[in-house]
Amino acid sequence: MKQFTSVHDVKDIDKLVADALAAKANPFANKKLGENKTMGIIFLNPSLRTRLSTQKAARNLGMETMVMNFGGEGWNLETEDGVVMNGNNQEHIKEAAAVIGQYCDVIGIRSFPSFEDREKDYQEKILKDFIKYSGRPVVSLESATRHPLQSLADLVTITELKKVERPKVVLTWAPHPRRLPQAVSNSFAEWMNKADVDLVITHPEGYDLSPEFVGNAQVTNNQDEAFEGADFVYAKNWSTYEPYGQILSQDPSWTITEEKMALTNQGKFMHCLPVRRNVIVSDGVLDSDSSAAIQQAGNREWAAHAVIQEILRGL
Ligand code: SN0
Repeated sequence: MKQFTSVHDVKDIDKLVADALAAKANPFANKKLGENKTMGIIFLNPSLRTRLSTQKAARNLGMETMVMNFGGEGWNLETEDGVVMNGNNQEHIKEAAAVIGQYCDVIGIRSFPSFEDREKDYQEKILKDFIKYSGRPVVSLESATRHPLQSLADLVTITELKKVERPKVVLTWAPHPRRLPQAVSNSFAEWMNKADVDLVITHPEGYDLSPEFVGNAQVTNNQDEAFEGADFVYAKNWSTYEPYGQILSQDPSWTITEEKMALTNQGKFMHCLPVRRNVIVSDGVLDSDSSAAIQQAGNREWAAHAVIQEILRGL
């Protein structure tokens, strides 16, 4: 694997899930693989799970890690081509990526959408420029449109917890006070389209995701109907795709409660975290045995492990 930016970079997702579960059972089996190799872990936005799980995974594989936050610590990055750099941005992404590539064998990068221009966000310019100018394999640590390490951890968690061969998986919108990216939801839908599950997406009117991510999922604006018989309920807020980046609803009737979970087939609640308690999900659900959120977060380490391992094998 030369890069990990979406499910489309993965030849065999079942094998990647199996690799993640094997790493979980035996974390240090491949400690020699990354010896004398360095992973640069670069953040243009905040992070808890991604930062720690990626470092942990790289170290389990014997790598050195260097973490850098650009917000506040790095120079302000210029990402436009051909600009006269006489403003506040001190360093161009062309040099920044190329220099990081001098020090690192593998690079992870997080860059959220700017929400200024949908075309630009969906073109993934920052991620693509890092691939182009660093000359190194690049792992997405959440880009403008996707969060593939999260989605892989989600699939690992579903694999561990499923009670039927082909579970019903519901991706549900839930309210939130801020304008959030579509990345986690897009990516989850994209991975579930490739997995052996029945995917239903439910959201209020006006919150349709881009069709390229919805794929073959069934879509409904009736959350209660979607929850019937669900084995997994994956909650996430996202802002609108069309028109881009709007908050159309904060309807509290979409919050995931114990009453809603009672409609499911003793379903498991899932969320990528961080989660706004009693906005996205009630305390009762999040603190119950039906919540898989902490297990998902734990599986981030094994998802990162499987991906970095595959990249190291291709070096
Ligand atoms: C990010 C998102 O893409 O939705 C990261 C999720 C892994 N989440 C947030 O930015 C939440 C921030 C908030 O205000 O709750």
